[in-house]
Amino acid sequence: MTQTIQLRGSGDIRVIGPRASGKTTFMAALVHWPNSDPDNSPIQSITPTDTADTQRLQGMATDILENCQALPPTRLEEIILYNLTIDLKPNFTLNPIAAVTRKNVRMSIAATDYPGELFKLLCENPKDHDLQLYLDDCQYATGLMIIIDGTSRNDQFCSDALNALKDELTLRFEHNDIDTRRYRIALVFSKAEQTIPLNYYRQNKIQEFTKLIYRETRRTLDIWKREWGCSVTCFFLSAFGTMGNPPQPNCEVISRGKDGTFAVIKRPEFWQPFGLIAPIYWLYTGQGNIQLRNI
Ligand SMILES: Nc1nc2c(ncn2[C@@H]2O[C@H](COP(=O)(O)OP(=O)(O)OP(=O)(O)O)[C@@H](O)[C@H]2O)c(=O)[nH]1
Ligand SMILES: [Mg+2]
Repeated sequence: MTQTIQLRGSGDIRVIGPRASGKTTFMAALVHWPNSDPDNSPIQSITPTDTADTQRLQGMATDILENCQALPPTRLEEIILYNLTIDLKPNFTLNPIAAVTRKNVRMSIAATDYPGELFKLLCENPKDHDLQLYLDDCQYATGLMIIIDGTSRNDQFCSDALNALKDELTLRFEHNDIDTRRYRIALVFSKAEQTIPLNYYRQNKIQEFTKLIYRETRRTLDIWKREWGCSVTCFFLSAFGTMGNPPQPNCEVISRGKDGTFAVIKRPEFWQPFGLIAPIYWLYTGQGNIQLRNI
């Protein structure tokens, strides 16, 4: 049996973003990962830890990804903390030592899924009690995974929310004397199987995409990066993925508008998400990996 070594880094992540941006679906897709170990995948397995929260998430994953059901919004009372381990196969670009010694490398992930409602409160009522607790919690994470619907057009709203988030976290980091340079922020555009983000994803042009669609948000994060000396990177993600050739979105759109796209999976048997692992690997290690962007 192949032995496993722990990858250096930390996987304590907070998943945040506007309402219905796909945060819970992303987490559900991760725990639903098929452990089929295809030869061409750098992933050996994803194993959810056996906790009540993770089991609940697995139930949701079955509803969304096998039974084509729509997911209800996350409520403040049901914030999910979930734990899982991701084992990567011996691979030179991911970990040269593991590749030479033929060992899998393991990432242990703890992620918290917050309701999008909190993102709105950042703009409207930053002193809200629930929001303050959430901000306290964010300061102790390795970093943030900010998920924005790649088909939505809410640049100013997201920029304002992130600006408020930066100011609130700055107060906490200064007060508790935490080093801001170690913090990592992944800006992730979800639902990237939809036409416009898919085009940019396929041409590997995420900078151009953010400049075109989320210019102010990008600028706010650039300022954040400069002020804190922290790292910021952008990613595309699709929890439903595409099917066929040329690739078609594997989902049935229920509604579409400025706030984004509501959809359910169309053909569960062809489920092939993309971009799930790359942001996690980057948040964990601080290193990008082109191979992981496509799985
Ligand atoms: N097209 C498409 N739709 C998606 C994808 N992921 C999620 N959705 C849809 O987006 C909507 C919202 O998904 P959720 O995962 O509940 O979003 P959320 O960010 O957790 O929302 P809140 O809990 O309200 O903050 C649902 O209709 C999902 O089916 C995706 O990869 N592609
Ligand atoms: Mg949710």
